[in-house]
Amino acid sequence: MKDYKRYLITSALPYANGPLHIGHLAGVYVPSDIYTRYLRLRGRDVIHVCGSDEHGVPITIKAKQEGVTPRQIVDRYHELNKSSFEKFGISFDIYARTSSPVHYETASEIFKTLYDKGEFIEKSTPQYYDKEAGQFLADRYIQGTCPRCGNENAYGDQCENCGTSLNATDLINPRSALSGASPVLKETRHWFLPLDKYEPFLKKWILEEKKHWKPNVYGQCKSWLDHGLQPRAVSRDLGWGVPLPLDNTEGKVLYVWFDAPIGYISATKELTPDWEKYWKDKETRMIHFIGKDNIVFHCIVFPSVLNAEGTFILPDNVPANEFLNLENDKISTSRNWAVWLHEYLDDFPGKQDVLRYVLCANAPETKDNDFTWKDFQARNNNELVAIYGNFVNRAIVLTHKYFKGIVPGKGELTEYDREVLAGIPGIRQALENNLEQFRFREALKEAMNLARLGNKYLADTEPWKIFKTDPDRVKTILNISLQISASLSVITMPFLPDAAFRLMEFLNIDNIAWDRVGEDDLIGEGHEIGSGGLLFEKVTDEEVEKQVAKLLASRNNNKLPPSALVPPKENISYEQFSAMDIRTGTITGAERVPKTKKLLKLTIDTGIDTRTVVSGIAGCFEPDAITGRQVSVLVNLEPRKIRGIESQGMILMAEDPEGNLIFISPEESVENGSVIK
Ligand code: B3M
Ligand code: ZN
Repeated sequence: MKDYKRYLITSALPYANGPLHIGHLAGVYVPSDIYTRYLRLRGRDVIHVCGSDEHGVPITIKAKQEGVTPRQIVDRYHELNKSSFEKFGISFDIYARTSSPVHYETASEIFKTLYDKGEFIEKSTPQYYDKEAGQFLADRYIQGTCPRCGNENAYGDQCENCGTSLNATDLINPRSALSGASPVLKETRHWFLPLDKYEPFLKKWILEEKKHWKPNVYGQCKSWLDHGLQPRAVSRDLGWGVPLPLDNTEGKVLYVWFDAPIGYISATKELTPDWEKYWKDKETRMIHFIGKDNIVFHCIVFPSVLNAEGTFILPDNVPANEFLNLENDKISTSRNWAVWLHEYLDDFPGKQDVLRYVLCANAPETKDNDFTWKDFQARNNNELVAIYGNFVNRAIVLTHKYFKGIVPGKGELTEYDREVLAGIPGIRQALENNLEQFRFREALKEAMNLARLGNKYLADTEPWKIFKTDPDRVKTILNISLQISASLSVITMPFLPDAAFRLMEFLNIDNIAWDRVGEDDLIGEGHEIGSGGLLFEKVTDEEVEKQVAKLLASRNNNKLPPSALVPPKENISYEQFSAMDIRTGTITGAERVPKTKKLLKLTIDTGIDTRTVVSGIAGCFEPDAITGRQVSVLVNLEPRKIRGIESQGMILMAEDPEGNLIFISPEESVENGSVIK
């Protein structure tokens, strides 16, 4: 392990505009907590900071929806989220808030320093303005089509589909999220961070020096830098946020993505008067844990601010994760398609480690991954219960049964005993290597390999069969099994802290230093172990069926806020409507259009003829999966060339506010060419 003097671990500050769900845990907080606990166990000087992100349009939108003040929203969700994290054992050293006075001071100071250094470009530019609402439309108040990927529900600051960070004026067909109206442009004065000017610094720092970053992170940064950076406004016309610390700037606040990462600094300040050693000493290693939609802000914008300020260190690594899906569908707050942490804690009391385990075992480290309740049940029952729990339970129960709970001494070791003991340091080493490279799934597998090793050892040696004939041999076997159990309590601590603590209680032992894992005298002969218990319990079919039913019910009840919908169009005449010739047809062939992300070339049997339609649905459907489907086709749309292919019509699709596409198909199969009217 390359050594650093100290570690500063940051976890993305969740917006205090709603409860946390499993996607948050899987993407950011389970990995960051595992990593921090690991460093602590190894005796490193480490702090882990996090807190609520209490500014920005997500908060004001939520407040408006509920008819309460932003302050009421952040107070409510700060407490809820803080307590969910605690109950899941996410061991922050501080969970701060960006509405705290220390944060206001810190963010204002850093802005002022950059301002005094002449870093910002001050200019008046036209910004979108909603005349009905009488308000400028910052960030999420404006929606439109993403110029990069075509997602029609991109926000004014970011497209959540492709991760691109945007300026509101980049959006195609912009609309106000407040009224649905088309906004007008109105001049307003703002302060811009000249990212273009920082390009040479960023190119050297990232492209040359950060080749060890995860490929998804490095790749996204490279693509940004290859496209060329633009100055970005760091102020907003909003009534909620850190007021701009300049004269004559009433009604203007810092852009949330300017102040939020500074929240890491203010959290450290609140944690310790000695905060500067974590932020200003080159021997500190700073690591940002985030989700992939936050990459540009943590790898490009924030480092540019820190570098321009001049006295702070930069992150050494930013191990961003991809997204977690739920039962084959994107997690969505607006559609209530989520497993909420506070609800899980109510439904599965005492089972916080099970969720930590499943989310780590299936973490979206290199690609988006799927959480299913079936997998949750299988991993609990077949891995935690059947391997880890079963092994330690047998070791403890047999020690009570044969030796009244007193650890027996070892006799002569067989070759197999030695082999088993010798396997442990290798497992520990492999686990360390994986953790140090942020490969948490693999690291967890290694921890479970130790439980597997113990389980197999007991199954192979069968002490219950030989106690009558060879009690001395059983002494050795149980001694070794208890040593393995003690090692397990250490090695699983970063991943399953609650279970590991309970195991220590079962064994009646205190903390063992990480480096001692694998030693054969972690528990001495004659030590009295505790009475034991069950480390994990089975999850029943009934329990998971209930969860699935709950999800499906929320899907059915789900009503969208009107602001999420595309505004209605103007009336048309009946003639205009009946001029459209819409028919049922069947997709008989589908292939991707080369060099495009969204386009499929479809062959359609329309009943009238067989024709080609180019359709922008490749983001949602695999070609093979849709061949044979009956669909609705607008057949008299004037043909047009798309990427050199003549498209002869259009498939009708429903698009939900999140950009998911659903076929409009007849409920029962009908003859192709049937008229839809
Ligand atoms: N609140 C975005 C998010 O929750 C934002 C992170 C801030 S980290 C400084 O995804
Ligand atoms: Zn996009």
